[in-house]
Amino acid sequence: MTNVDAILASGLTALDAVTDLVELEQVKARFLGKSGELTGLLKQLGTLAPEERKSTGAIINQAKQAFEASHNARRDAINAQKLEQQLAAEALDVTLPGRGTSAGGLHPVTLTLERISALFASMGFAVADGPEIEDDFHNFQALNMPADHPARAMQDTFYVEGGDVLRTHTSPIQVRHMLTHGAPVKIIAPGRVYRVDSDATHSPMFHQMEGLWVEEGVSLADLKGVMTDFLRRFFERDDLQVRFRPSFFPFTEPSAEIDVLGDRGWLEVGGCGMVHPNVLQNVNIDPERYTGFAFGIGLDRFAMLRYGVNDLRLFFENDLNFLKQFN
Ligand code: 2U9
Repeated sequence: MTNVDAILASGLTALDAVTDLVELEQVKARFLGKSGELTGLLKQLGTLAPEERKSTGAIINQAKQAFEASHNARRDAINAQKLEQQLAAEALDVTLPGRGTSAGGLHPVTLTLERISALFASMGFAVADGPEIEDDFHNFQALNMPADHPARAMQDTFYVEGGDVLRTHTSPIQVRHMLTHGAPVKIIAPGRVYRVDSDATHSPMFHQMEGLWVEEGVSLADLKGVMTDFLRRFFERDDLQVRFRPSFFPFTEPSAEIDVLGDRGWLEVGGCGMVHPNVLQNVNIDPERYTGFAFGIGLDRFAMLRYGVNDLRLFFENDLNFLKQFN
């Protein structure tokens, strides 16, 4: 029994050397486990004389308690150290400023539409709207485009099941407006339109804005005045040269393409004309009493000109690095 002190001393030394909980439990098993060194001494008590058994048992139990106290202290120390390391690793400086969120902005085509709408609003035009899926009557027939018109071909127009189409221009908005409101009409009709076409300057979905002014006495002079005024204000050049070049559309007569003189010569920016009497008749407006003009421009094209964008597809890719330049 004299080696109790030695066993305890080596146990305490072993506990001191321990660095993690697994090792700690291994050391405990070596001394207090089933075949541990102190457990071994307790088992031998039975071989001693009764009077010796009691005092020796007390000595061994003291050693056991001393070992357990040291074991618990070591365990607490290891846990405290672990917690400290974890806290240091997960440290969070709540006083740091936030990263911030950048505000979104309007799409360049929307900005262009808003600018153009404001210019036409100042000339008394209201904004009209309509469905993107149209029937044959509103998209073609009413607009003096007969059943054999080339624009109706599958290679130009997207057809929907049942014979409806994705509108190929915003003209049906104005057809609907005249049918429900009658004359006089003074509206612009912006929106998405769809055509079977796709390259650097054509997208299968693009944005148009058409305008329509039908009232007694509206003339070609009004058309030229409104469009010239609009273009000079849009391009911010009071002396901008505007040219009306004779052309053909089924829904206007006479018809013209509109060109502006830029740094690289004449540039086509839209089309226009006096509303064809057949079209007025189709929407129950008396062409003997009312005359009107209509025009159409490509909004994407105007946005490209205003912002110096050379590829139409950039407007539809939704690349944030491109879009955030317009914030
Ligand atoms: C009604 C009657 C007539 C709308 C018009 C044009 C001329 C025109 C093009 C411009 C660029 C289409 O996007 S674009 O390629 N449009 O040239 N549009 S007259 O005429 C109408 C509209 C509605 C009831």
